[in-house]
Parts: sequence; C-alpha cells; structure tokens
Amino acid sequence: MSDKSPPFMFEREVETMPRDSLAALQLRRLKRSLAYAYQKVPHIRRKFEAAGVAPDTLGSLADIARFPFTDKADLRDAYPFGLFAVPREQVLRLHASSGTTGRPTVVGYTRADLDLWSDLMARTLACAGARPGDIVHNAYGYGLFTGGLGFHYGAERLGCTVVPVSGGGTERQVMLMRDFGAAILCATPSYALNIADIAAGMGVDIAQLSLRYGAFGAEPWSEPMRRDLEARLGIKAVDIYGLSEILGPGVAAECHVAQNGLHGWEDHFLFEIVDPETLKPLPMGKAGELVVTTLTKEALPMVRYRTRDITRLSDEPCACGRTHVRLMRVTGRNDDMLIIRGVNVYPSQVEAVLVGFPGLAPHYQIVLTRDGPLDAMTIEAERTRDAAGDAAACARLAADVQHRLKSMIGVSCTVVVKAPDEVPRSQGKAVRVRDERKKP
Ligand code: DLL
Repeated sequence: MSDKSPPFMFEREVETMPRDSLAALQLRRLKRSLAYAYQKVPHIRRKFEAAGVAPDTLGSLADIARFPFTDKADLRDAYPFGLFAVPREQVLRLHASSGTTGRPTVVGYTRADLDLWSDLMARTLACAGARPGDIVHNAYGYGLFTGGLGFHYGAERLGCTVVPVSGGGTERQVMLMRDFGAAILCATPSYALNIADIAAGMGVDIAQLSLRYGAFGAEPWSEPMRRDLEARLGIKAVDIYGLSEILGPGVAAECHVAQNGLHGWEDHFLFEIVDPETLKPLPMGKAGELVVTTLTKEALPMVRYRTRDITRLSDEPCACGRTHVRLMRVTGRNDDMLIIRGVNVYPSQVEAVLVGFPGLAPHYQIVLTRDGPLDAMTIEAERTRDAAGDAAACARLAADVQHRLKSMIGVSCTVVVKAPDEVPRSQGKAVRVRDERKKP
C-alpha cells in the first residue's frame, strides 16, 4: 500500500460521511428509536411521562438533553428482562456483567442486533488495522462477558481466521500465536502484558513474529503502557472501547493510522458529554461523563445511558479520513476515581507514572487502607528482574517513585517494591484496586 492510498475501511461510505449528513442521519434514526423505545418499553414510557417529554417533541439532536437519563439502576430494577423491547423469544443471545455488587446487568440481542454487532466489530477491527485473511488471535474471555464473542463474530464478518482461544493457558497462547502466525492480538492490555512476560520467559520473541496490531480495551490504560506493549510485542497497539449496556465492544475504536482517540460509530450511537455533577451537556472538547443513546438497537434500546466513563470528544478531522467523532481516551469510570487526602486520582494516572519507570516492571496494584480518619493509598509495584533486589535498593526505588507520584499527580502515598512475579497477573480485566478499608 502506498502512503497515498486511503486506509482500508469496512464501510467506507458511512465512515467518511460529511458531518452534516451524519447529523441528518442521526436525527432521523433518533426520532425513530425514541418512538420505538417509548412504545415498546413501559419503563421508558413511564420515565418519559414523569419528565413530561414525548418522542414527537424532539426537533433537533440537541433536544435530546430534555429526555431522562438511563443508568445501571434502571437495568438492575428491571432484572432480568424488564427493559427488553421485544418478546424474550426474539432475543437470540444474552450477555451479563459480573455483578460484583448485587444483581448482574443482563443485556439481550435480536438477530438484527447480532448482525449489527458483527458489522460494527468488523469496522472496529479494520479500524485497528486488521484485514480480511488475517489470523486473529482472540484472547478476550468467551462467555457472558461481551469481549470474546464480540471480537469473534466481528473477525469472521471481516473475513479473518479467528483463533478463539479466550483467556488463560498463557504458555499455550504464545505457542499458538507463533505456530499459526497471528497478525492481530485481541486482549485486555493487562493480559497482553502478561502474554508478553510469559513469552519472554519461554524464550519466544513475539516482536520477531508476524503480529502487526493489538486491539486492546475493556479497561483503562495509559500512553506509557501503549509504548511498552508496542515495544515488547513489535506491534501498533490500538484502543477499543465499548460497554455491554450499549452493545459490548464495537462502540468506539482507535484507528491504527493516527492512534489518537477512538472513533465512535455515530451512525448507530449518539454521544453526549455531560457534567457529572450538574448533568448539563458540555460543549465539544470538554471532559465529562459520556452518555450514549442507541439509534438502531432492537432488543435493548438505550436512551441517554450514563456510562460513568470520563472522556472528551473531538470532531477535528482525523488523518485516517474517518469523520466520526473521537473519544480522546477513556480515563476510567467515575466510580473508579479515588479521593486520597482530598486529591482525585484515577488508577490510570498512577499507571502512567509507573510504566516505564527505570527498574519497575509494568505491573501494579493500588491498596486502599484507613489511616485514622483518612484514606491511605499504598502502591504495590514490582521490580524488573535485572533491578537490584536488596532492601536498600528497593527502598531507594520506592522513594523515587513516591516522589514522582507526588510531583506528577499531587498525591502522597506509600510505595512498596515487590520481587518479580509478586504482583498478581491478569487474564482479563485487571484488578487495579484492592480496597481493604472495610475489613475489620
Ligand atoms: O468491557 C466491552 C469491551 C470488550 C470493550 C472488549 C473493549 C474490548 P463491560 O464489561 O460492560 O464491556 O465493561 C464496560 O469497561 O464502561 C469502561 O469503564 C471500561 N472500558 C471498556 N473499554 C475501555 C477502554 C466491555 N478502551 C466498561 N478504556 C466501560 C477505558 C474501558 N475503559
């Protein structure tokens, strides 16, 4: 491919549509989707009535701000199928969140939804650099989590050869990637790192294999982590975003061309950013909470779903030629934000300081404890194999990291440097925070 040829796209016409045509398409679809949700889902109808709005009062995209939000509590209250807009018999697939706090969140898909999902995942993978004919090594977990099957059907739709390996059995994963000649690795960034470590331990240099791109998402990660993964795996690492309540993966994807923000698939979703406190819409470019309305979903239409994810949008032209708005990285969920002695901290900010720090491996956990009336934060980091392991050297390294964290994010914490392999490894979404505050 010469530098001048446009990048491959799965649906070029819609992905490069002029923004005014895209807005007109969104408005048409939004009107239809609001009317559909109102008619088919009593819970949504009641919410609209309580807010004094009806679908036919929407004249412009901005009018969406008058409609009520939906959030996780709506899904939980309607557990398991209460928000479905179609009879259960028309739902061909269910997925669910792990539900660490109470009932899981259940989502459903009609045949048309599954088709749409495959198309959007084919677009997502192409955006990330995959081509028909590529071998796609899919290490996202298969099961109720949307990652595994989402990537699986998208890769097939694009015309790739899928290796449905799921998470775990990491040594075997390395062997299969090498022997089959994987071109695309799909995994959470933390699991990709685990794969890189295990490969190194096996004496396999993944950077020398045929791998070209990593499609990494399902958890927040940082630019230093991207650089680390790219160097170790010899790939371009691309960020993929999505959430089950809206679809699963396939809501937004970074392009391998610019690697600078994730194109949200605006022909199927309406994106808003609101102030997380006042819930008022924020203008393009301002950071706040991402709110998504589905424009074409059948089984589970969502109106103004509060993702709790913090990001900002950009409608600046992108080097890849796609016109769809970009999510400029997702820092993490509002609920993931830690408040340590009055300072707001996201785990991904801590990660950005730790990854690439001389002498540290890119593995960490944040432990929260009580120190009298105050919350205290301890960072458990891990030294690299070639860093000195004596107590004095570890204490010096810990002090350096502590100092850097204080100057970069303004937070005072304790850093403990552990021996190689002592920080737990991830096989899916990494557990970044261990909250020991509630324990007696
Ligand atoms: O994580 C869907 C997915 C699978 C996305 C595979 C990408 C790749 P849930 O399990 O419902 O769905 O979790 C959704 O994970 O609201 C974010 O808080 C977080 N998240 C997902 N992708 C990213 C990302 C899948 N790229 C929740 N960056 C979302 C930061 C992410 N956070």
